[in-house]
Amino acid sequence: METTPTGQQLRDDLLIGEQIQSTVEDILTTTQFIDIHTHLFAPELGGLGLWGIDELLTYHYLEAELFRSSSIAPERYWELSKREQADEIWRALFVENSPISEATRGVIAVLDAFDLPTDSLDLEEARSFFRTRRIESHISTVLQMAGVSSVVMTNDPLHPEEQQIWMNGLHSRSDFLAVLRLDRILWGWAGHWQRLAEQGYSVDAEASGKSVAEVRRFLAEWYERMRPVYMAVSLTDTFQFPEDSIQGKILSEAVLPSCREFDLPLSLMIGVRRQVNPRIRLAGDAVGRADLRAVENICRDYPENRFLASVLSRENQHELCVYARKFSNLMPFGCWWFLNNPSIVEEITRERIELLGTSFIPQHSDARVLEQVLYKWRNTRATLSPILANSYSAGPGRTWGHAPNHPARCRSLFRGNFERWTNLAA
Ligand code: HDL
Ligand code: ZN
Repeated sequence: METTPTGQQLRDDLLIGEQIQSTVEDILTTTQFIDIHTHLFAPELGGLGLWGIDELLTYHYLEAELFRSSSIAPERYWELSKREQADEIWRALFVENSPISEATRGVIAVLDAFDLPTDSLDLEEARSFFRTRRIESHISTVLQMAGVSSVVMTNDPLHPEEQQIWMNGLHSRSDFLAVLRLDRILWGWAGHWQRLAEQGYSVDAEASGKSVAEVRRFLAEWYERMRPVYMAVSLTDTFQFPEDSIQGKILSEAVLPSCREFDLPLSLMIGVRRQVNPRIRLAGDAVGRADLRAVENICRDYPENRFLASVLSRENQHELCVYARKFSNLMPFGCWWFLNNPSIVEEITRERIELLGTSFIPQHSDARVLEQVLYKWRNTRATLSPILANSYSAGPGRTWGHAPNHPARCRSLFRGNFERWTNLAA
């Protein structure tokens, strides 16, 4: 029984206690989220888009877990077909062991969402279900079930297959937004400058001479081709800025000016330690604590640029919040990769709300396989709902409540902040 707090008589229309919890739940349920970083692809990008049970099971998060629960050697696993790999993972992680990790629970949640059996000894029923799906309508169904209005892709202009599709003239469906991913021209310059040269850009191994101007031309031409909502790069835990290096030079002299020219944010995803175990391929990356003075320097020295930032180390999260209080051109986002687990999402989100209010973007899915958005966003809503309700709640015995429209402002966390940062709302 809700008792009106003592002291100042609250206005009748103020929300308090359980009213706030139910209001927040309604808002999270009814708000269509923008998924600001994924590895999903619009169907117009053909086979690049992954979906269905075999892709769900061979997700690199599950491959890492397979090698802990099976005697199969990675080298032997990589020789198997996709179907055989999925069978091996289903047997090892779901039949012979309990699927209670975040990634295995995710697959169970997807099967459950489509009323498929979650305890079969094989994958035949799931496979025959997904064979009946047509990708265009399946995408719409999955995004609608996940409560996601649009997903932001990761588009690599130097990926041979993707590059060709874009150069042939691509118009992706409007619920898939493009991003210009810069890894290969920033930290991958040594291995990719020739690809730029092959496309007719006068660049060289040292990024000397006309190289910077030519990278600007490359970015301008791909901006026109892709119309990205931001540019992005994943950076290791050793990222330094400024830095007397090819990466430092291209970042400061080409990428940042280009972002200003096209009024685009730059997304910095910092903290990966690449290929600590190459034998397990995509699953072989790890995490390291970064020196976020690089973020301090780039935000301070480039006040006209807007930055999205996600850091991979749990130990870097609090620093990122503090830097966001210092620099209004810095927008923290997501609980990335090894952080996207409810126990850590809760910790990160609470400290962000306590330090930043609603001026951050709590989550992205990082989905690589279409149906993953179903569980990644279900988990986000379930984890964030009590945290947000508690943040709005006056708490027992306190004499203040919120105007009915206040909790609705938390929608900015999942839409408005990103729309404003990327001029999508304009
Ligand atoms: O660099 C990135 O965008 C990361 O998200 C990697 O793709 C990573 O392999 C991943 O999928 N994390 O969830
Ligand atoms: Zn990613």
